[in-house]
Amino acid sequence: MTTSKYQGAAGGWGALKSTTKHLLKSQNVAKNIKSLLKTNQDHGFDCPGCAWGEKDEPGRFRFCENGAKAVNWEATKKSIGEAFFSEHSVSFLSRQSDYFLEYQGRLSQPMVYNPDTDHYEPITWQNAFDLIATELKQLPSPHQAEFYTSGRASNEAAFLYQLFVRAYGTNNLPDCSNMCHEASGVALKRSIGIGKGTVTIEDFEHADAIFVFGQNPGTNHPRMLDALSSASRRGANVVSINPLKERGLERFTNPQSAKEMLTLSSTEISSYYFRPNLGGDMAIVRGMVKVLLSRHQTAVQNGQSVFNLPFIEKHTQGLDDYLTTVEETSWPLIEAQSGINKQAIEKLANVYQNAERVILTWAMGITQHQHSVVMIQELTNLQLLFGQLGKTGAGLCPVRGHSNVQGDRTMGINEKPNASFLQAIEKQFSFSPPQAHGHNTVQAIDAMLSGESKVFIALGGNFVSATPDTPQTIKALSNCNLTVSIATKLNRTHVTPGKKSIILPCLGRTDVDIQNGKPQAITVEDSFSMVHASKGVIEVKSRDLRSEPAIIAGIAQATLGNFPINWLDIINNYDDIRNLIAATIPGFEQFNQKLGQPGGFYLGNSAASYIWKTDSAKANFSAAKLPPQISALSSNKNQKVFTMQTLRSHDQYNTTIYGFEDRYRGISGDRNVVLMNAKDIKTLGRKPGDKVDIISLWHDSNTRKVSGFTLVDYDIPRGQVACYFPEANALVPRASVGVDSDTPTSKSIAVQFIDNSSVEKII
Ligand SMILES: Nc1nc2c(c(=O)[nH]1)N[C@H]1C(S)=C(S)[C@@H](COP(=O)(O)OP(=O)(O)OC[C@H]3O[C@@H](n4cnc5c(=O)[nH]c(N)nc54)[C@H](O)[C@@H]3O)O[C@H]1N2
Ligand SMILES: Nc1nc2c(c(=O)[nH]1)N[C@H]1C(S)=C(S)[C@@H](COP(=O)(O)OP(=O)(O)OC[C@H]3O[C@@H](n4cnc5c(=O)[nH]c(N)nc54)[C@H](O)[C@@H]3O)O[C@H]1N2
Ligand SMILES: [Mo]
Repeated sequence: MTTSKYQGAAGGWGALKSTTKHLLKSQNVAKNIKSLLKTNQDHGFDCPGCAWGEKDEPGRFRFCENGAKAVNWEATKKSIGEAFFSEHSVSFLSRQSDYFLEYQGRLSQPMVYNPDTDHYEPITWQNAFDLIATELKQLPSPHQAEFYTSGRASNEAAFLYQLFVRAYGTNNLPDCSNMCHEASGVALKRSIGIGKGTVTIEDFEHADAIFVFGQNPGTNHPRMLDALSSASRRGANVVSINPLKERGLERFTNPQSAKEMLTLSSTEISSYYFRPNLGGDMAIVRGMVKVLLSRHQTAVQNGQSVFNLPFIEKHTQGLDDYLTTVEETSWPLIEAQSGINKQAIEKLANVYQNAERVILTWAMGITQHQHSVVMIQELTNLQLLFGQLGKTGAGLCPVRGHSNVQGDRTMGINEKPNASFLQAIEKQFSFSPPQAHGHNTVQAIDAMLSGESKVFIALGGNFVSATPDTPQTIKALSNCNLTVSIATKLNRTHVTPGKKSIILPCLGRTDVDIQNGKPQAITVEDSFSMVHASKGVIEVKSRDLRSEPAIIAGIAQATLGNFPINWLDIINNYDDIRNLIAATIPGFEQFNQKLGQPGGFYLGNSAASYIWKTDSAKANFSAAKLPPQISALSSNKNQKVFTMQTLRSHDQYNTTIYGFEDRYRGISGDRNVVLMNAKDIKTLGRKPGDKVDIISLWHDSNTRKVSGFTLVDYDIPRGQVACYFPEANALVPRASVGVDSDTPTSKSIAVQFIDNSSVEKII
């Protein structure tokens, strides 16, 4: 492993060089360049990378370095089938790294696990569907099956999947969102009546201040840097709140700007950068409001106001309780919890107050904490005080992860469907869908571990590596009678079979999808509630792949026959699936016709139109107190307990590891690392490069431990450490979840370091 400080801006020639390297690595250069040019273009495919949206500007290429990696990774020429699986046993494969497993190439034929030989063997599509149907039909209760979804599934696939699962009889639809932006959905629904962001991409062109909380867009949403750098060039303030100095939030060279590339120039992104405690953001915002409240009180005495009183009066309720809570929150608590002093918070309040139009964005640094729901409600409180909602250039922007994770929820991938959704299903399909809430991701693991759930089916994703408590999750899946994965590439979940196991290889976003002789388009929804079509461009003839809708239809037909629809008919033309969506889901009326609009169509956002779909029919202030404790801080005095966050390197897509270069952080060659402050390393009596074992602390008797991690001297606040996801997931206790979101607290785990040579000796 090597470390060195990365001097460049984010993007620039470094990104271009890396893009080229990955193009070459995929062994499919010419085709992939052709595909890249089709990314996020009309008549092309939606980037399988992140859920950032695009303005409709014809003729512009819209891809970024990491989008290019995602496309290349999927569009590789390499593939694995019968020969590969007969050569390698599942035990052998399960000992290989995540990188090794996916690097083998695209899955190319349906396979079934043979426990006698410990190998996957070929199976026909129909036999696979029949086997799944047999297992599902013999369960005493439909609630004993779990149907996971990852956020790449198209709207069409997701709609058919949830329809099948509900017609089969359960709401057990855990999904990646449970580990991702669940808290954003819950909080926004409570506060403003809709669980989605209120801004559009155009709003970024009008904002005077953009606050970026807990997000690393240089790596995870590189196209967002475009919006941030333009904002910064026109004089808007970009304020970053992140314990790590992420390069993409500091400066950016746009690889698609000839001027910046040729003059080796870059744009400074953040005008202000604040580095809080992990989980300290709620206290920061509370502090900002406290400052602004006292200014407001002074202003009122002079007949003026700081807050937007007409907005508050007309659109909100709960102000008094909230302001009482703000007054009761003490400065010492705010400073201790946020990790930022009062002067800095006053500076933040100034930037906020002086901006006519403000956008707040956030991602996993905010959503993966115990108090994430109230934290996001606090962000909303601030915007409500100033009426920063529903007007141009202002609003709330949870930046989603997977490219269609928002659309999947809209289509009904939700273990807690609301009553009106279920009524619409009942009306359209003439059956009574199950009403009881199903399992979310953590509950699904519990149910499989206890033996209550016996069948696990995954529409994409990598359940074993993405979820917490890895060894327990492995046990949970192994317990099942049947595990089924609909997937593009081999991953750890596939090599963690239940008693029976099936891999069903599917087409990806970049592939041409032909049904009944005609190429089909699918649709997706981005973070800005824009729905648009996506059509693959790469023809795959040599592999025995099916589309996700076709696979779901095959399983459904084998399990339910023609109930409640003729599954095999519906996939002949995806327009027919869209007609069903149009008839069931509000906002999708005339779905097929609206897709003809360039750039797709906007679903709208009730809160942005001042329609508050809350119980009070107003936007609600939340009067939550700061949590009594965030992360491991209270036991941190002797520096022996650290708070760990798990994050993404620049060279991965969730559990898909493209390589070992975390370029902007200057870490190369190893992923089993711990980023730690030099002073903390010294206090532990260690030096950079030392190997350590890590254990996490939780209120149960399980030992959670990872071994042989290398200490890296890193510019990170004292008391905090950072490790990569998914390598550190074994340390995340699955019972450590957010209140009301049940999202694992992957950004706030109490850990201790133990000597590599002995488990007993705590450093
Ligand atoms: N290339 C690439 N793109 C991706 C992904 C990928 O893996 N690779 N994943 C996709 C998915 S599913 C998602 S959800 C998104 C994830 O996008 P991000 O949320 O950007 O992903 P993380 O790496 O988890 O980064 C979390 C950031 O929050 C900071 N942070 C951690 N804890 C705190 C905190 O308590 N407070 C504050 N203020 N900051 C904190 C970390 O230092 C880090 O910069 O990206 C999507 N896009
Ligand atoms: N500790 C820790 N844990 C985390 C996080 C964290 O920050 N820290 N982040 C969480 C977050 S935000 C998320 S979203 C989850 C991600 O959880 P998942 O969505 O379950 O995981 P991915 O790694 O995105 O899934 C990758 C697999 O998806 C399959 N795949 C790729 N493309 C397609 C496709 O088009 N169709 C189908 N059917 N399959 C496809 C491939 O086989 C690939 O191996 O992880 C969560 N886990
Ligand atoms: Mo995510």
